Amino acid sequence: MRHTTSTATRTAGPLALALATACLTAVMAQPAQAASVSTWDKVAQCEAGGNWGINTGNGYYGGLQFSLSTWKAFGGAQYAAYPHQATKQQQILIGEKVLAGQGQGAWPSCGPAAGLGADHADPYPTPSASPSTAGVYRPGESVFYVSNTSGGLAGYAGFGASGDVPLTGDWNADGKDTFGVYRPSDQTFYLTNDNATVAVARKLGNPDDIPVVGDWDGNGTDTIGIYRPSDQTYYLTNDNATVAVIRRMGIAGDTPITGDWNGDGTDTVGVYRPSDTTFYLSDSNATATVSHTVKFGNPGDTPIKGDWNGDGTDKIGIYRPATSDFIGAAKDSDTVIYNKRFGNPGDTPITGAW
Ligand SMILES: [Ca+2]
Ligand SMILES: [Ca+2]
Ligand SMILES: [Ca+2]
Repeated sequence: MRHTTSTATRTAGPLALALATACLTAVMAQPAQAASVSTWDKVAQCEAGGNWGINTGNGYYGGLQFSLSTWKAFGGAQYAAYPHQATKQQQILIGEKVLAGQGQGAWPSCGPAAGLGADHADPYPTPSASPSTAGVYRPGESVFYVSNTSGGLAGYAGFGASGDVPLTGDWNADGKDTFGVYRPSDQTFYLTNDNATVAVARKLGNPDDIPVVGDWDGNGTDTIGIYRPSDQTYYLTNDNATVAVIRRMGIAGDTPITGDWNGDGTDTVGVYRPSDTTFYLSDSNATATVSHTVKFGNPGDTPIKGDWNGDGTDKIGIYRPATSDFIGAAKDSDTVIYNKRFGNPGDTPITGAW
């Protein structure tokens, strides 16, 4: 693996920004009265010695020492006749309602002692993965165009230069994908966190390598790597500098494709084989296993991936250049669950959660 450790100082070409017309960041409403599981654990430790199944016969039950009348008044009967018969999560869910209705004083001593009134965290937040949508990079303009979940234009930004390969990823772990490019002429990645300013400029790979990006170590940050067609090998970094993973995958003629195929938060390697229009995907970057095999698409299609339904798992798909169609499949299936036409002939497809 040949790569330099010097930081490139040139910029990524024209950086004039025509910024997104819509900010799609979803803001979760914060409950006025709520507390984390760890805070509820402190209450239970104080009230019941941490025993969620306790019934001493004193008229108070379970980890949060509800009376039966309180348990019923706040809906606990949907879970169990008595509090101590319900699960810890069910007791906490009723505890949330009591906290919202009566405040931390419902546990006169242990509530304040645990900081119950000052926590405000949602103990069981709903997973909030954002679905991926289609986008394109228009090489002649060096402009990214991205779509919303309805398939309409969500925004656009100029970045990169002629001949660049477009990339998208969450380079700073803020939950939003932003743009980047790989410049084959100098084998350098230029990444931006605001779709305008170069935040990372890093040389990696040789001419003819194919750039890949992903969260190879599951820490929330996408980093760079390359796939070398000549030896069918991935070379991946976790810090945009040092190659941490060297992994052979595929055969000559395959196209690299990477994603979180099992929803565990770590992106792993795969290939798309045009000769049999089949994806071969691994859930590991360490061992040479094929975990998922899906036949999808037609000759001439370009493989893509995305979390089309926002459930936290990447699925395969294809981009059909002749018609500018993005067609995404369900997990481990050829059932189409995403189908949008976006961009123009000649565009390069990208996908992401903007
Ligand atoms: Ca980001
Ligand atoms: Ca990472
Ligand atoms: Ca994974």
